Amino acid sequence: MRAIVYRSTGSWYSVKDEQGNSYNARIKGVFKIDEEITSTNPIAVGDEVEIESESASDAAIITEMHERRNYINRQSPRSKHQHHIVAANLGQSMLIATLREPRTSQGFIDRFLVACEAYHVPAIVVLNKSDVYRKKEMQQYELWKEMYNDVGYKVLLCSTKEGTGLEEVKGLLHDKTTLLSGHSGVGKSSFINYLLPELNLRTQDVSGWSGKGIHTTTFAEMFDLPFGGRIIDTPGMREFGLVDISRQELSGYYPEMRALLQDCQFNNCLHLEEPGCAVKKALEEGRIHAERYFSYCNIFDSIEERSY
Ligand SMILES: Nc1nc2c(ncn2[C@@H]2O[C@H](COP(=O)(O)OP(=O)(O)OP(=O)(O)O)[C@@H](O)[C@H]2O)c(=O)[nH]1
Ligand SMILES: [Mg+2]
Ligand SMILES: [Zn+2]
Repeated sequence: MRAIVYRSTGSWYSVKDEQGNSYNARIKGVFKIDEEITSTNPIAVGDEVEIESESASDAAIITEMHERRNYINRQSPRSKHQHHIVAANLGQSMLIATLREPRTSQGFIDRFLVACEAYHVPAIVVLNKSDVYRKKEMQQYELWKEMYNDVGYKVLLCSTKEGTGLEEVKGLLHDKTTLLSGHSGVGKSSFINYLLPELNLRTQDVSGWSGKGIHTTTFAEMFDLPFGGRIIDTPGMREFGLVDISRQELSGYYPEMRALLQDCQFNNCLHLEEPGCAVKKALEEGRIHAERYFSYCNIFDSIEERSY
């Protein structure tokens, strides 16, 4: 029987079959998922599996996993040699960012976008907590909106506290499976509580953003949306460690650079100091945003070349 994983807490998985029945499932013995043995979790939220239910109870056994259409992967915060599958079979990925309490950096946003490009998941950026933005933050929002729109990403502004801008965000969720990501304390669970008030998910206490970055949500969980579609809440992340992306391929994950790659003089151009570089030319002519190019250089520097 086919089922989808809604929650994983280590050795137990909450799964739901096509009739909407929920089960508590375990993996049977050892089964081979794929060659990637470095993943810390064999099965992730969103995975489609085969289950066998055990008689007259909600217990079940996962016997097989279906091939993933896509997934989002990130470096384990504990070890750079291990990675963690955040979620699989996604329709889109939504980054909840904030310009205050806490401040999300452009570097973090761009890493997230690079990962989404690498895994073929469409990405959206939502800036929450607009109620605490001053003139400075509103200007930053306008700049980012223009910059990211230019390269093909939507940027929306909202406040789950005041209820502004939320209908537009909600309008993007219909009939899709959406992954919510972002730093701890940006309001991911608060947004899901707006969509599904009866869930009453735990959010950070009333004192609000404490600056301590305590994770209120501790594991990923998927919920059905009443208007069609699903949404996945995740624990906040401090950094977005990129997995399996080499320096050479990085520019392919910047849509504005990807469009120019075939125009560089050298086909292995890294767009740094090479002559005849179409990316540098576009940068000088203002067709590529300087902030995006700087973030490219920063991410480039942070990628360690593996020795084979
Ligand atoms: N001022 C303001 N505060 C907000 C807004 N949205 C959420 N908050 C507050 O921000 C704090 C964190 O919200 P959560 O929804 O728990 O954040 P989260 O992203 O789920 O955090 P983790 O589960 O730790 O990853 C709570 O105190 C919320 O009340 C908003 O739009 N404006
Ligand atoms: Mg949360
Ligand atoms: Zn180049």
